Amino acid sequence: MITRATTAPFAERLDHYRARVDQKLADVLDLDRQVPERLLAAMRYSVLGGGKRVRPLLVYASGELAQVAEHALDAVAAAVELVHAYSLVHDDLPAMDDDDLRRGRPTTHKEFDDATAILAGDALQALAFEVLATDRALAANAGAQVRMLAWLARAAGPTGMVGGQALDMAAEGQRLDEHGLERIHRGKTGALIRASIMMPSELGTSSPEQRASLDVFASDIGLVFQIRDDLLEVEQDTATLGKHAGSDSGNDKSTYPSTLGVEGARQRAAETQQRAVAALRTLGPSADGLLWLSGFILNRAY
Ligand code: GRG
Repeated sequence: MITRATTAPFAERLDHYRARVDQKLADVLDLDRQVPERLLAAMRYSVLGGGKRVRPLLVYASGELAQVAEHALDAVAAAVELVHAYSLVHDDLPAMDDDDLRRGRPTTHKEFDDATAILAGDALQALAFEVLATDRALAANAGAQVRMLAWLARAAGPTGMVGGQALDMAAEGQRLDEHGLERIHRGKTGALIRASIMMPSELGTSSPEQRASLDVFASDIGLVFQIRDDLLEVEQDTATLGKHAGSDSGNDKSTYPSTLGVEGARQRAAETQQRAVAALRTLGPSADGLLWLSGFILNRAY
């Protein structure tokens, strides 16, 4: 049984929130006898036992800001992580980035096979929407539930993650300017991070002005996440990242460091984070969890 978070600094609540979302993910993947064995094994392999859980943590931190009860956030946190896990499985496939290492282990298609990995990704995405649409803790607020489903669908779909991925693939071998990079990553990486932060606000009572400020933060911090990700690819080793360092240059992709230089990319990440934080500070002390996470996203080492 996981108990309520305290009012301690957010860093002290990380393990608590990670445990909550991990429990929820284990629960929603407890589908023995309902799902073919190999498919379920691949789904579990892709989701459980790895990953920083940044998107679920953003959900809980944004829920603190909106003063939403934790139990109403578990399905939201699980849903965004399920969509994220699906995207990683498909991103690693031979037809995409063709990677064999993820979260320190063989990628799903290496551990199983390509067809099973495709099906596992498809199933995880559908399961995310099922979890969000059917969670009993959300039943009392059906309007918010539908708006959150819309956030998640937009983030995952053609104007979000998949659209960004399509732009990324089309740009392979081209030298992109910063505007081109930003267009890709606001979709590919940023949209799901933005949705993770905005969905809990649908459950709270914030004003349109507060939501607009939160959205500035949510959009910009997604970009910071990607700039840092690109920097880690050149700064960090494979063992620390749990995935192959330097794979972007191997795939002939433009990145923030290749476009702006390493120092330029660091500077852009810091400036963008500061802009995000300025918007967040207008929302008062209950935004401290999101503030802490924005620092983690800027400075993370893996
Ligand atoms: C094939 C239909 C079809 C769709 C593909 C794969 C895909 C859609 C989109 C790609 C989205 C993607 C993989 C974006 C990269 C985002 C990113 C920086 C991921 C790494 O996230 P972390 O560091 O990973 O949070 P962990 O492992 O910690 O969860």
